[in-house]
Amino acid sequence: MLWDNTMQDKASTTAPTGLLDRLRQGLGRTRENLSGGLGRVLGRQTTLDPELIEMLEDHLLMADVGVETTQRLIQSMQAHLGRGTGDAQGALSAMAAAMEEVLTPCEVPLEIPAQNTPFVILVAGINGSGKTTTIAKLCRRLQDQGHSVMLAAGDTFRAAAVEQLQVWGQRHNVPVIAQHTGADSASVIYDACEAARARQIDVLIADTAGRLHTQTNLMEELRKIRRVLARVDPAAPHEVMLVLDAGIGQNALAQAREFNEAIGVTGITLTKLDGTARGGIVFTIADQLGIPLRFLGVGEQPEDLRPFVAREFVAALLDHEAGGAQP
Ligand SMILES: Nc1nc2c(ncn2[C@@H]2O[C@H](COP(=O)(O)OP(=O)(O)OP(=O)(O)O)[C@@H](O)[C@H]2O)c(=O)[nH]1
Ligand SMILES: [Mg+2]
Repeated sequence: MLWDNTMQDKASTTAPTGLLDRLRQGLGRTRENLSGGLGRVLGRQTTLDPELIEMLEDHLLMADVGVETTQRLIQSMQAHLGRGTGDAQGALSAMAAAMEEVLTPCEVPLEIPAQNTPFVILVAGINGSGKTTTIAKLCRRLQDQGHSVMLAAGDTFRAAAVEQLQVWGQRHNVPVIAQHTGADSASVIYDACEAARARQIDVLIADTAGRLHTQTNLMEELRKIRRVLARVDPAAPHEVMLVLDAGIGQNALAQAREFNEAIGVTGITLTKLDGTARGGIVFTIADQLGIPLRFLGVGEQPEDLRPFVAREFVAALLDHEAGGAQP
């Protein structure tokens, strides 16, 4: 066996085994690729010669870790290895430590302070990235934590978007403030914020239409939403959450930069990690952006929205026990 159980043990202190298993399963193809690939490479050799390093780089790049971040991981791994044993287990542990080092600064959970009425979360991203589904999962999560929630149907652009949010609202028994398709998104969200304040709702989550950063009129709409929210509460929106589809790999980085420049992103949720082998983008985002990574979407069930915990993520990604590499 290449991988000792210390990674798993460390992770079990942060999440119940069932949830960790779910995360492991959810990381699917990225996990097979990285855990399997790195395990096979390191299992065969004991010295980190240039050929081996090249093979490690290939596996990281294949998982869409990105060139710069791959270099950083390898260098950091070598530094850790200098202090540890030279066998396969030592090498994998060194890689795990390097990975945690990159990810930990972005592990900043979304905290809802008690005094905000309401705490406003504005959700943005490109078409189909998973915004509305993430809102539904987040709604459920916040309710489970005892918060009252209201939704604002700010996607007034796409046909049936309002109905989609209303269905989620009914399912979770939360009010949805909506107007007709084609209405002014900022005015819907403004009304919702006033309504949430009047009803003393803890958290208002505002959906928005999918948009590309190149659509200047739609990016301007997001800025307008920010401005009108600030009229109700100068601190609102308290969270500007960018929802990114992990399946687009390195493009997610460019997207995040553009959205951040346009509207100031305070947190990222990375969705659809379950359907991609390109989950290495998590490392690039953490390494290159310095924006808190709030949640990972690893499936379509409500519990598949996982708060981002660096150690847990690395353990789930590299844990050899659950069916990864065979030397
Ligand atoms: N497997 C998987 N599917 C997801 C995840 N998140 C979202 N989806 C799916 O992705 C599709 C698009 O999700 P939506 O939530 O409608 O995306 P959106 O960003 O609101 O889309 P628009 O409103 O059209 O811009 C749906 O089929 C979701 O079920 C995830 O973490 N894993
Ligand atoms: Mg949507």
